Amino acid sequence: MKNKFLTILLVLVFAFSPLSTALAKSENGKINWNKKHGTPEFISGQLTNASNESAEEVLYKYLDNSKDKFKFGKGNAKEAFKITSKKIDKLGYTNIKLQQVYKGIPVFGSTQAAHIDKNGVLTSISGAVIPNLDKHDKLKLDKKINKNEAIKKAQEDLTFEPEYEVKPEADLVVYYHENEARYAYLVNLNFLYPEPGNWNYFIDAVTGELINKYNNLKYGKPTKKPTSGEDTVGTGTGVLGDTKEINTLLSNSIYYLVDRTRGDGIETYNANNRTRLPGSLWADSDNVLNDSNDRAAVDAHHYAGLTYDYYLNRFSRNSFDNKGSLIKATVHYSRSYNNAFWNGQQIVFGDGDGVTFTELSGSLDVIAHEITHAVTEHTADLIYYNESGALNEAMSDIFGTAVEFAFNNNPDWLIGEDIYTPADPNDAMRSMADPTKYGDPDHYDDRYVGTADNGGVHWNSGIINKAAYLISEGGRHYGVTVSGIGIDKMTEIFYRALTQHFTASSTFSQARAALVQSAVELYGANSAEVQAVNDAFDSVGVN
Ligand code: L5Q
Ligand code: ZN
Ligand code: CA
Ligand code: CA
Repeated sequence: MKNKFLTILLVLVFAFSPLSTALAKSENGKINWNKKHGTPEFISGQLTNASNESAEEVLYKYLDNSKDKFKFGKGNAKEAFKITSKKIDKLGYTNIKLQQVYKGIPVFGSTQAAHIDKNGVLTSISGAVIPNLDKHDKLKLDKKINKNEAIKKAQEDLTFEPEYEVKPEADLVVYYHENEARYAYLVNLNFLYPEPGNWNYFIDAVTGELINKYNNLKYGKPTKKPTSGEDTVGTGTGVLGDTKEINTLLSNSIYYLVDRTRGDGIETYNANNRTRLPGSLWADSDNVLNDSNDRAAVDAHHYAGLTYDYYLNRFSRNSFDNKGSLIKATVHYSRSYNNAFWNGQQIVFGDGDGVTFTELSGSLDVIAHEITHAVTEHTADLIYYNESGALNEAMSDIFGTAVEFAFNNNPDWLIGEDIYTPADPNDAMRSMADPTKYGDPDHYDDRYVGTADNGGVHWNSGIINKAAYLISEGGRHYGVTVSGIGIDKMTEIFYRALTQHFTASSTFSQARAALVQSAVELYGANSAEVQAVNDAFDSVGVN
């Protein structure tokens, strides 16, 4: 009973503390206010007194005591926020994720992330609450249409009849759009034929009106599968002609691209230039994959393995969901398809048309970019639209590049250099060191504010990419000097922010606060690492 003394001590401490509740100590906290909602979007500091109550209690009591700030309306914090996850990290912080709800219905995109330290002190909370929902007239209306009617409304907006990969679904949400909150059905339409789509539609639950839509496809019929066999190692030739080892599975005298050495496995499939997914599990007769048709599969399989190893070795993350989930990759998707994507279930690579792109799985940064979309979806779940969407893209470019550096695979701060315009060996799709080289902004004042590309997700990512580059490598940008801290520390900070502090609707400004907080937790408030993050974000004009 070595804890007995500690227990007695804690009881004594609490008996003599003025109140054993989590007192709001807002005077100790630094608050960033959200301009749109007038609620805090990021607070850090010693926000409560030490407590031996559960982290949930500490958080809920703090929110109840700070109701005037968070403006979550009638009822207490427990009614306004549902806990969606609770994890303890390597620094001893308890990370709690909340979903704002109104009368039990989730408020789309309004997620919050809170940290409680070892002493039961709340040290940060991020994510802007949508305030005063009980004052929104449209939420006083009763929903009139049902799920099927909502799905029908969304389907009517398509100009074709798709073949669905996932049965269309509708979930009731509270949707805040153009200064109004209302009940809406979030309808997801996921299909590949006649073109790939993973559309999210917001259909007014009262009027049936289409409020908004965006494609959640992150660019970037199951076959018979062996269930037993022997794990083997084959050799293969990659897209660029290099030779490498690949983990395979020998079953009934056929070698399959099944790697059972990593989590629940990595499987590579062949779409055979069609658009059905995943296609057929890649099969080979002799474990030597040296045919020109094999190259895309060899690289997809090998590079997905490296990406798995990166996340496991660097961050103890077991696959994209940290539960070891099977990674499925499909190559030879469609014909001359100039892209790669994560569709919510698996990664997919086109062959390129041979001019703009060659086989897209040939670039380690592209594979790691796509798998990182899956990591993001299972952590912050950054909405793939506007600033949160550009942050989502930047995470994929940053970790795509980090994986290239980790394996010393011709590392650089370019994206897709290995597979972009095969006739020109010197260019790339994007540059993190100088986004403007390929037309992307490197300062917030130059951000794209239109609606193309989901609100410029692949363009405005340049602003965050540039900041990440400067944090790592240092440099002078728009008159601000950043002292670099190296890629390992830079990625530690981004990984922590992505998995613990970012929320679904994080903006660039919120991302800065989350990254600074992560750097404080990892390296200390007065560290050079915190300075680098602040300087880099100053230099790209994000406050
Ligand atoms: C992109 C993923 C990648 N695709 N950039 C449009 O602009 C559009 C898509 C992309 F893997 F090919 F890089 O990043
Ligand atoms: Zn992407
Ligand atoms: Ca690269
Ligand atoms: Ca090129």
